[in-house]
Amino acid sequence: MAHPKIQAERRFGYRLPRDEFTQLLQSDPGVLMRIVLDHGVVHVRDLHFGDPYGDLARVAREFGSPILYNGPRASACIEMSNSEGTPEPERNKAVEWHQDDIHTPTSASFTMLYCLEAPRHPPATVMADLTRAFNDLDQVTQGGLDGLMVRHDPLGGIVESDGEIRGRVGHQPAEGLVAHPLVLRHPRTGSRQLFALAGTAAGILGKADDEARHILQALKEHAIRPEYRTEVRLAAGSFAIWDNLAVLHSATPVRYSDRDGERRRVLRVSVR
Ligand SMILES: O=C(O)CCC(=O)C(=O)O
Ligand SMILES: [Fe+2]
Repeated sequence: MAHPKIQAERRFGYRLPRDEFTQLLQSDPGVLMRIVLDHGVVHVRDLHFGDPYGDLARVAREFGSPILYNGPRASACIEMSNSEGTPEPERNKAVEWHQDDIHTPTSASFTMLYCLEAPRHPPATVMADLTRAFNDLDQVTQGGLDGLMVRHDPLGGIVESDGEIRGRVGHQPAEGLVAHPLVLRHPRTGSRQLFALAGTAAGILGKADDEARHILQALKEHAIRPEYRTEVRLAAGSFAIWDNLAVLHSATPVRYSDRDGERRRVLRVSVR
């Protein structure tokens, strides 16, 4: 019998009780992955890891191979903070709709956050459901998108929406420019969905720039409509994980401060 948390009907976003998370992680991590795939986003409150870096890395390994970044600890865990000393170009970097590592050939399959410290009013991480957004398009529109490949430029995308903080210079491409299908068949769930239409999306192969921009902008505005969204507000000791292939996400602006009740420190791991 299917686990009760695995549902036939997708409900976007799910708060999984801590004890169930811990138990499934030990006894049946495959079911845990199914729950994440089923709901797109899973939020677990009050985990309070004893060894945050080690414990988060252990969780991550149940979901795939952690992507290594060249942070100060040369670890798969990136520590993000709102410290006052953060230089301007590094601030609010994730305040734009994106999918993690989408400028690389493989993209991240899951991303997870663990909150070490949170402001009194934690900022939201906002998620949008690319599967439902695709299903709600009419068949003619869906058919017209089939086979289109979106070009990604790590130096920056072309599709800007309200409230985003963009315009920073990104990283030089390490692995060459990549293109991803605009309509993806999810490798694990088999569902068709929108994909790779925001963040570093910089054009569509075979389309003039104006037409590509128009298509990407319209689809992105569609995908981030309120009815496709959920949000997670991470408190200290809490954890969130999302299906990065099927979910578009954005951080929201945070005050840069070292004062008590305003600090935010979050660990992030993405896996392939
Ligand atoms: O800080 C957050 O809430 C999200 C961060 C994020 O999306 C990222 O670092 O890629
Ligand atoms: Fe992200």
